Amino acid sequence: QRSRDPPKGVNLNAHITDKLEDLAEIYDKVLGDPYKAKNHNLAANAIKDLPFKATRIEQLVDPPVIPAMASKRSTVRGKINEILTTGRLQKLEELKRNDRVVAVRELTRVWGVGEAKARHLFNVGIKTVNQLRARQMIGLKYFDEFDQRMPREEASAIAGYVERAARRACPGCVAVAAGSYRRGKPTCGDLDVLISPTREWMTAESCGSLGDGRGGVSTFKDILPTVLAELRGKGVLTDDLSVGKDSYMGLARADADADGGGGMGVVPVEPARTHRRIDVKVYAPEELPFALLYFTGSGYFNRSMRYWAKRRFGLSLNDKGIFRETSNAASKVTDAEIDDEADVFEYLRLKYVAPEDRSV
Ligand code: DCP
Ligand code: MG
Ligand code: MN
Repeated sequence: QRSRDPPKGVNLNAHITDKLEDLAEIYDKVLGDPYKAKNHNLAANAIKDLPFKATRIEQLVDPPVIPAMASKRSTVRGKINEILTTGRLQKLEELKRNDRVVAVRELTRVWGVGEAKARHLFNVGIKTVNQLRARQMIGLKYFDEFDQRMPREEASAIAGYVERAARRACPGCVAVAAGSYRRGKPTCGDLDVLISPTREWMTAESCGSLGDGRGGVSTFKDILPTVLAELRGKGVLTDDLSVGKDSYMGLARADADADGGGGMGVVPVEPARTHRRIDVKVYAPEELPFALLYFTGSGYFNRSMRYWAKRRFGLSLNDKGIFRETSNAASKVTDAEIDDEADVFEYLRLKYVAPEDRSV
């Protein structure tokens, strides 16, 4: 060892490695993509051990500090070059401001919430500690009620309220109870309702020919808030768990009309007073067959269907369509004329399975 070498363990290149490590941590922990983080960490570790302070990319690529950096197309090499020439790393700055990153970092500050849990919370619409707190409080408040499944008659009654509210908001729309209810189960863990306007309604909307006093809301994005407002007003919805643009999770009660006016000696029928979990989602007409298929389940049935689509055709199936994955992006399959669930089965060369038979 040469005498002017620094003692081992001293990092002369923190100006590079701090940024690389920050970025790797975001990729791995916050976004859950360890594969993307790998080369950034490998490069950072190699650069930390260098006996000199690097100022030009040439010092790091010939020979390369890690094999991947031998290539001019190496993304890590590009990033290090950016740090060396500009002193900044735009991707890192961008990610630090990213909604998902900000939310996951905030949520993991809560005791008991790790990165995986925080990512899941973000995916279901919980982005702040306050939202998480509200949800936990509700979970505790109704702990005993959430243990019970509701009889399908009760699910049907709640679905009826949602359907009437949806029809008022958006005349002619479809409002359908999916999930275990649609599979014909005698009891349901929650109620999953899908709302979708007709194609005609969408066309009229885009032509700006609605809002002429024949009822309904004027644009697609107004449907969910309008339906929710009416259901809250009626006392059907009692608490929100998460409210998104086109997706709602909350609590509902079937005996809403009877509530409050009971008066002396009137004891409400106990089972109907129970708070039930409800999910409401709004989809565009062309997405409805896929959404219906997805939310009818069962989860196991969905997984086997997705597995088939992937293995047999290389296609991926979700609640919005069928997609063909190319090397960098997924593009929606548009060659199929899909009007209902049966068309999806046919497109995938599968025999149609009725909802009641999808509980396997
Ligand atoms: N689903 C899925 N994958 C998930 C979650 C849900 O494929 N990770 C689909 C399949 C489910 C449907 O959404 O059948 C509805 O989800 P629920 O959790 O409401 O499940 P079910 O309605 O089937 O059963 P439960 O009676 O418990 O509500
Ligand atoms: Mg359900
Ligand atoms: Mn559900």
